[in-house]
Amino acid sequence: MKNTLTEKLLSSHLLSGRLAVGEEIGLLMDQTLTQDATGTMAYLALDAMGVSRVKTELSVAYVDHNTLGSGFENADDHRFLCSAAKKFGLYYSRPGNGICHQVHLERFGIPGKTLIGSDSHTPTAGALGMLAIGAGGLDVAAAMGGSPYYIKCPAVFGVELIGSLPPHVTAKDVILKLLGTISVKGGVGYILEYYGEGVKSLSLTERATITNMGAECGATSSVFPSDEITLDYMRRHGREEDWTPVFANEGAEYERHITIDLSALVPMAACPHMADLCVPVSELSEIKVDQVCIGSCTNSSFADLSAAAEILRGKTIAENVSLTVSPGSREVLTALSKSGALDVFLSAGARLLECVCGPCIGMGQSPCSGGVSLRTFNRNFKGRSGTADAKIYLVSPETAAISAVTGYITDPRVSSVPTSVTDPENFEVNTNMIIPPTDEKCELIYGPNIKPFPAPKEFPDVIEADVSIKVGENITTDDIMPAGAKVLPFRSNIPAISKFCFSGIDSDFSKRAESLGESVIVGGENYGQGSSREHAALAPFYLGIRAVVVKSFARIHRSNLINMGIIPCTFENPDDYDRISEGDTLKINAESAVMYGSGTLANLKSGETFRILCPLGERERTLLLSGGLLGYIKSKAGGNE
Ligand code: MIC
Ligand code: SF4
Repeated sequence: MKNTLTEKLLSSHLLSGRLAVGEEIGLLMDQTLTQDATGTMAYLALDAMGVSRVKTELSVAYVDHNTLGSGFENADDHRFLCSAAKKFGLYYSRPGNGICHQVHLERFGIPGKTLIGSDSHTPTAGALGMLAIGAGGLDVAAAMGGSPYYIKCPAVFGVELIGSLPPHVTAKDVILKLLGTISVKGGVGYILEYYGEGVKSLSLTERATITNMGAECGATSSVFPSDEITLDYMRRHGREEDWTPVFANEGAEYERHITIDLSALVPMAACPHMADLCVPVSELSEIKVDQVCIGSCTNSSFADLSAAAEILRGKTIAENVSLTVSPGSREVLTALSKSGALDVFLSAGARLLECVCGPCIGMGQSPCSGGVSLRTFNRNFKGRSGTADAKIYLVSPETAAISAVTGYITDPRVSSVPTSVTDPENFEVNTNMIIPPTDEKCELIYGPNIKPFPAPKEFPDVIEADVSIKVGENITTDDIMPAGAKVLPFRSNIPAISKFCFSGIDSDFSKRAESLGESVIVGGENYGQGSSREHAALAPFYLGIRAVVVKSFARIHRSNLINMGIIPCTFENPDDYDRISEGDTLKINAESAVMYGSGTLANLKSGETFRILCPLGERERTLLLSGGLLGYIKSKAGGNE
């Protein structure tokens, strides 16, 4: 990684370890963010850690996910988060003010700084030249308390951009092309660092679309240099004094490398049900569309929505289509209202939603049965929309808009309308929906649905337990812990949300696991890909899961398991996966696996014994032996008394 921008960002924040790929490093986190669906548990953990005031330069609690109020639960969470922001000294971005990643770009991100957020799309801020990483709420809480954030030192994947985008081909098509090329596992262990003359042709929000979906590649983060385009964006948002240039040095060395010629790209779509199943939009022209959704943290900037509006101007959406538009922030919505684009959406027949995640996380707008929905979002996992048999395609705002008019998936290049829109010279900045930190004393305000963070369990030397579920490849955190309007209100109530664990795959799982007392999960490659939600570790923990044995793990989920004291093991020989079935009783020598990085797993049903691996850094080992991060912090605090 010599001379890369990544190396500069890492070394200027390095608190422990060496910058050697794969070694554990501790990084100073300048900023943190949480959103409401992960935030309540993060602040409950912060409270349980005994922290009274955040120690970061800046921390923000956003409310953007659970905004439907079909019961008291979400509103209680918002009140709790507002009280937590006051108690711990954070900014509080009120419900409807905007999606955390969009607002963070506009108001808080600073080139050259670090950011950790309890949302997997936190790397969006990498567009500003920040080192921005998604993590579980416990890790974010620890960072707010002043602890370093520990990760395996990533390698750097250089993505050279050359040329410039042809008309109607967008940043979304760049990242879909990359996803189609390197897959949802291609970025694991890497930071994607963009460079080359093509970078200069991309606006800040185009860069943000690209860094946002680096998460779908499995990357630890994505980063662009901070240049005059970054300065221009920050100036238009009234923050030019926060700008600083950051860039790679001459002769930067990348562990892996790819070149993308922007001029050669075409509009792309990710087909159901994975973000890397990418094909040119032109190959899908026979497909009739039921719903089109424009928005999400990937594509909800003023430029994105204005380009869609240009295509819709003077037209009416097709009879068979329901079109929703959710602007990324109030700043974007105000600018759309001033430019007249809002009128265009309304006269075309669009349904205007709040400035929140909305349909992206299944909070309303589930498509009709078996429906085709075109979305400018970043995830199309089966069932995530709230309709189990819906088919979700991920596309650019321009493809979405033209398809809403024709009623079929349509290549936007058929449109002769010019869509390049310049941002307003000065966005109207109104921060009245962001409550700044104060010295006012405040206690946490609970509601009946807000239950304490589950107590840690002791480390088991030997695990003898049944396999409560065996799952396949690329299992997502949405598979483990579904989201959507019915489940999300229980994010602050682990006993209640645990009932939905794996419910899309096996509706009996939670009852079975609970009745077993203790059990083990077996899975395939890239287990736990997708979101940062630590509920995908908390719920299994609550249901008695002591170990997860898979072919390989996604980064954030593996850390979340360790933070909860669940032992993450991989098969030394991936074929041994086939020698275990659901219901088999396994005996795992947990102590040796954790102490020495490898151990044995005996299948007591078949009588066979296999080797399993559990490679851990020193700190991770200590965490597991202490029963997880909370157990560790509590034992340290006890030791100091
Ligand atoms: C998502 O896009 O899946 C979410 C909802 O934003 C998650 C966080 C969560 O589950 O609360 C993420 O991406 O980390
Ligand atoms: Fe919200 Fe969707 Fe972005 Fe997650 S991916 S933060 S749910 S808009």
